[in-house]
Amino acid sequence: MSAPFFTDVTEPIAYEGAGSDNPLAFRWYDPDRVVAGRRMHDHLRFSVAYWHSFNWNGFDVFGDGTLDRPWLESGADPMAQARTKMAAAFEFFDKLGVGFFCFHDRDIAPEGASFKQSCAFLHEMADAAAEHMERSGVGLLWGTANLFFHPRYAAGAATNPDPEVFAYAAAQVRACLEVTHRLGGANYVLWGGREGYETLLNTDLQRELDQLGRFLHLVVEHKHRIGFDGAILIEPKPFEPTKHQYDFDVAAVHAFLQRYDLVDEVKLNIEVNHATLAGHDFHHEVAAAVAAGLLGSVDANAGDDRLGWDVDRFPVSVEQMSLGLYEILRGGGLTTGGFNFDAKLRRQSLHRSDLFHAHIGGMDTVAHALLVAAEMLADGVFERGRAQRYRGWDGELGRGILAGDRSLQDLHAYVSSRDTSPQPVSGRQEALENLVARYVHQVR
Ligand code: XUL
Ligand code: CO
Repeated sequence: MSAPFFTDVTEPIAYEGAGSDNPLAFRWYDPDRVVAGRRMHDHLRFSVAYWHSFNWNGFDVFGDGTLDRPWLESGADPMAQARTKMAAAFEFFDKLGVGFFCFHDRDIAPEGASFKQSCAFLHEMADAAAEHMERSGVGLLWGTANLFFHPRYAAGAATNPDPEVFAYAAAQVRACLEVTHRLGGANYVLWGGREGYETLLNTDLQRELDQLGRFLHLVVEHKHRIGFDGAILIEPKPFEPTKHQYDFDVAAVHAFLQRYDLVDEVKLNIEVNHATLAGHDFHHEVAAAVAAGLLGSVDANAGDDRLGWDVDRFPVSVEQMSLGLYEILRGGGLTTGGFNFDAKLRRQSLHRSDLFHAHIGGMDTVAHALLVAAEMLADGVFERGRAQRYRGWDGELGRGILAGDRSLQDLHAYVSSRDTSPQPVSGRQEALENLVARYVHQVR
């Protein structure tokens, strides 16, 4: 079967405004609308994830594929299949009007019979991608190497007990980083697929961390050698597939980068569902990354409050997203990063057109959230209260403490001589949450 694959969608998806009842239109995502001095398109830099949307047929641990994905039909020559899959993907990107996509090397090209053949396949498919990108204007937000699917990576890639596996992973990353560079990728992502452990009884944790640090240095050195000016991003995740992943959350990765002297070279790709798995709100992870100067990009999806695994739903909560966008805007916005829909359809969403509904909903949720966040920031509703709350730190006492001019003894003398009695002040949390709700409902 060949393109067109999405015959139910004949026109590109257009912005029709919040009042539209056309299910195949954007109600909030208006790419050229200027928000806080920047086009919506440039704030959000939406991206489709090749793996979930084009390389997955709906299989899960309990059952076979369910989704109508003719480009994945088995029996075909793997390279012919890869080309057909790419045609389907770009037809979708064009019709959706999305600016970017993201891939793993093994999503766009099959693994060959040897490493050499895998590289040849990858380069051939990168040529095909370059043609599609040229024709459509769709850019590459990031590339990444799949270092977790093949059995050779069962005990990890960089953190494998066998240096032969480390070398294989390094070779695979070299090839994928160069392809990402050739395709003008804005970032290169490393998600530690199986960089973690199942049991300490067979694991040398210290050694594995040193291996991971070395691996990252090799990637950074190579990035400079080839002149790739995109960002290298680590994607934190606390567990799944391994019981304990080393890149647990933003704080853990920050400490790791400091320990291995990589803070100036690597930033973070924050995934919403990974944040919630780590027991954090997405906006906490964003704020922690901003505070450390590490905000890179976002994998936009949603978890499920009652399911403790990576369910990768398309985002639907404007309120949750608004809190994340608010922290992103406070941090100055995304630069090389974007919003990649690392999100899966539900297994019963069989039709090809469900892929459109999922992305339209996700893009509208994030766009609506951007408007909410930008208005809350412009109105200063939280910033004024925050400045007021911390104002003491701008006074003589606060400045003296932070400058290191006051010892414990000094502070003891200060409190006892003045007989101070600081009084608690309301944090007004409920009032502030009501304000968020108001913006969510009033923004236009
Ligand atoms: C896995 C995950 C990956 C990375 C890329 O949970 O999020 O898809 O985004 O390897
Ligand atoms: Co992800």
